[in-house]
Amino acid sequence: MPDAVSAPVTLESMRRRLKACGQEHLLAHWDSLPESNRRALLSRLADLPLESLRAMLAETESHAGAGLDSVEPVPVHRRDQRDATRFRAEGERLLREGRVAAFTVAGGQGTRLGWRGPKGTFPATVITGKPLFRVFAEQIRAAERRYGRSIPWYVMTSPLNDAETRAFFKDNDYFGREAIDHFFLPQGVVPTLDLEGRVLLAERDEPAANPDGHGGSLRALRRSGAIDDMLARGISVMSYFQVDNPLVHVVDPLFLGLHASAPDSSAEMSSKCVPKRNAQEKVGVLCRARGRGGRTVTRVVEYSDLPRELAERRGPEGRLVFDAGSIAVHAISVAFVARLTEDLDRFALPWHRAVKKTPYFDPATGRTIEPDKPNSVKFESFVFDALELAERSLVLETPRIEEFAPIKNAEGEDSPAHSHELQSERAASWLESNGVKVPRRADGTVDARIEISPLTALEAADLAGVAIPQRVERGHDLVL
Ligand code: UD2
Repeated sequence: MPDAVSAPVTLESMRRRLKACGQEHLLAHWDSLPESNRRALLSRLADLPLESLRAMLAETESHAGAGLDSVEPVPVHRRDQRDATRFRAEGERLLREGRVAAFTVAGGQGTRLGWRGPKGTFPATVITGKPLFRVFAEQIRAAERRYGRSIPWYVMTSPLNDAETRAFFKDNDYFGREAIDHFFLPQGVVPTLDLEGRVLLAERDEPAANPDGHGGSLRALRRSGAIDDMLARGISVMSYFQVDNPLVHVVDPLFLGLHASAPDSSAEMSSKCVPKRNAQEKVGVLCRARGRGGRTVTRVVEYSDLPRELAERRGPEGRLVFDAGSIAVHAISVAFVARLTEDLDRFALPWHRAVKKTPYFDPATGRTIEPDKPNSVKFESFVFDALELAERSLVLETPRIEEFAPIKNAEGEDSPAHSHELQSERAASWLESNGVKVPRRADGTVDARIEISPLTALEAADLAGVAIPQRVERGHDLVL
């Protein structure tokens, strides 16, 4: 969020500032406010980037869908490509040398899921109901054991869930990992507007604000000192992933090795994709297109910005032309983020906007109103917009069932129930590749619930060294 103008704040100076920006309504209830609320309101208003709001709104209109006249499919690497073994060995070397950090963005509000706490505390696994944070922590522990080095974990929170997130880790003894290998960094917030561009009030003395999107992570990494911490620890690459995907491979040697030794030289920011399930699936699409500077770059076009004609276009064999669905997993070089954020005043990712329902304080009635239809504009920046700023970038296509079962909605697609099915499917495929007989229904789906702890296996091949049954009973639960 742009820095606010700093001048001595008096009621009169604030009134003038608000008037100049068309935000006078924020003081309309001043006379009815008790003294302590008055002081709080004035100081909070002073922190708002009031002068920038109009330009931010205009920016969201100008760039949605820009450059799409030049869009092309992105070339992808595959896990079974000829030199995959070499890349994997390179990634393993990075892990053995302690040059890899995990980075989770967990600052979102999780409104669609309807979970009250931080999303990482949501019980995600099929049978034991492990919270998402534990799933990731156990993967990191298993990888630390395997490679003999610590993998520091950076977790981006937001001011709305930071304290609760830290407490959750502490209460769980950091899931058996060293406390010192955790770094929590709250992201920034931006004012939430009504549909006319006026800042909403959350309370009588508090303007409404929302987290500034996962694009805020780059700024937060710098501001919090996380980048310096990484540099001091000798970390060269972060493995970036979202908090909502229990099947994510938290550190993937092949992906990290490919990123670090891309054909010409190491990439600055790389991405993973899966073939889209269908044209309508709500994932961004990785593609090549003209970027903001006019250069052809790798980009993610968010699903809501992809015109239907492009989303549905098919090639001669019937496959979607733009089917590189982003699973929001990136390898990001520390040097890249250090370079981008060296001067924070000059670094900005573009603003996007989402129209959402936001409860607000109504000064006229003195009550909080729960709107029944979308009433607000939320600004967000997206980390994948940094792809355009990378000198080199590559994309690895990966099998969907191996790595993608996000939990986003309370019901239907991307719900906990849907994710559970996919988690059992992956576990079944790992067992089957090790010769275990798994019961399947007529439609091919697994007729059992199966959960494999990351501490037991990080990938199918690890099951070779584990005592596993020869068969799974129909309708039964199996935890390994
Ligand atoms: C995201 C991608 C989409 C696709 C999909 C894959 C965006 C805009 N879209 O869709 O293209 O790749 O994921 O699953 O990212 N977050 C923060 N701070 C914020 C906002 C979000 O940390 O201010 C985190 C949030 O906790 C979550 C992730 O970012 O881990 C995704 O956020 P989302 O739910 O807004 O994105 P979604 O699922 O629509």
